[in-house]
Amino acid sequence: MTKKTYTDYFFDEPAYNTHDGGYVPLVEPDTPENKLVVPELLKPDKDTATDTYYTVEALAGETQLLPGAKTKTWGYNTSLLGKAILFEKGKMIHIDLKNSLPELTTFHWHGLNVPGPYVDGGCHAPVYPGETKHIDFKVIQPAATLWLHAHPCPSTAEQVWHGLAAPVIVKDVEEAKLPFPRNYGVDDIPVVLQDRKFHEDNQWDYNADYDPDGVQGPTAMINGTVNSYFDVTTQRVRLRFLDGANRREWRLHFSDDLVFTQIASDGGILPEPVKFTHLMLTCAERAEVIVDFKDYKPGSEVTLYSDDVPIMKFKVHEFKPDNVELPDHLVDINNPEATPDAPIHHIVMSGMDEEVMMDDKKFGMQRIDSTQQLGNVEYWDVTNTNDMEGGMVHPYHMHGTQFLVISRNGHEPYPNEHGYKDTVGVNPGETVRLKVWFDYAGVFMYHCHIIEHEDGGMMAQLEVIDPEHPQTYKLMDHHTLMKAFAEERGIKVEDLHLAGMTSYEKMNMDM
Ligand SMILES: [Cu+2]
Repeated sequence: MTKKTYTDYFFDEPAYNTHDGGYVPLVEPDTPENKLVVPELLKPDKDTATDTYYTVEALAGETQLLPGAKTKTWGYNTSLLGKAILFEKGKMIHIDLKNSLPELTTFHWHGLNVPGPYVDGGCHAPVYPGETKHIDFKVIQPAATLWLHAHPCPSTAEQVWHGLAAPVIVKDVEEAKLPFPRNYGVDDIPVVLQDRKFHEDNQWDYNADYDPDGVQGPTAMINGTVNSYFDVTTQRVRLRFLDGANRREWRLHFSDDLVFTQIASDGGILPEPVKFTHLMLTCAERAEVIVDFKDYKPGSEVTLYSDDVPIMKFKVHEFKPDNVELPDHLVDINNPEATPDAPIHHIVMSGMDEEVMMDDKKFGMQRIDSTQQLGNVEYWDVTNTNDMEGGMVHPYHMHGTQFLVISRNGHEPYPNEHGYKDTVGVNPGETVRLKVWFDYAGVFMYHCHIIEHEDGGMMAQLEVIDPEHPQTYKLMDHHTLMKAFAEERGIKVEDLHLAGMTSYEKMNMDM
């Protein structure tokens, strides 16, 4: 294992969200502590050696988050967030996508290499209320922590805020050989990091909290648990962190500056484990870490902080010694040569608030902004033109691929960016070079993952073209989706207000 222990967050401090005018600091709750909810594993409808069948149902419910009234929430197969969905590499997956919500939604598989735009579940794949759609795909990528979330532009942010986000875990034989904790719920847990503001009667109010730079709340919510603690019953615990917040960056560290080891990034296991005391995640990023509690006695507590606010406690109980050393090398990463003479893509993320754009345009659902040939390996240079003074980190995400981060302004990427990623935080004034290839043809979106920025138009799409099998796609448009939203809400389309719309209106741009 790398001997060095890193003690900084790497990102540019002047660009941290804490410097935003609209920053909402986290506040330690004064409500009683709650045992961390570990999402149940979704039970397959049927499972064979080669095929797994699931029903994923988006539904509205109520969740006891604070003492007193329950909070109205949305979730997948449960009232908030979702049951965790397990895929095994090599298997065919068959999923019924059932929408029991009062309005249309889509089911986006964030980080999954599947054909676009319908299986991928972006804005072109709406499932209307009461409908069930069916998708099939083969899992062809390595073990990783991915996630499922809603993506119906321009209402992605509000639906995710309502709770539509579920962990997805891919398993494979390579991962199974490594000495990692993997007893789900005991020493291997998803940790979905979110924040909310509770209004009257413990309810959320998206419109009241709206901020075009991303909605925030003062209360940390981990796996849908406020003021949470986890019972540590093994020496080593594997945490699958997911920044599932609309806007918040998490700067994580433990009490006593306890060292933890990152073993996986967004798209799978890192080539080498990396030791840290501090870790920053931007929206939609994942990091799997192993925390070793060997120096703690039963009865002691370790606290996880974001900046200087405690967000989760680990209560240490008796455990058996488990002094397993991780190997220096974990997995081989496929790093294909870039296709000679292939074009270099130049992508510019600009603006803040309502002014956000991608390549000087706001998202057009029927416009193809870029193309890449299936089988090609191409460089994508992604630039954030914000100023360091007052600018922000924009987390850049691409659908349908796991890419490699090649450089940041010509320098080495961060030490935990040597594995597969689908989301990368780009600092103001920085150009991040990515090496990108696709396993399937289709139309795929790429965007900032501050969710209000994508709804506000900081988004574009590419077509991955297979010259041997040219295809045409039926692409959605904003008007059709907004007409449907208005009908579902029983109002005229002129009276419909969805968060992202204001960003187009203020810039006098058509959706
Ligand atoms: Cu952004």
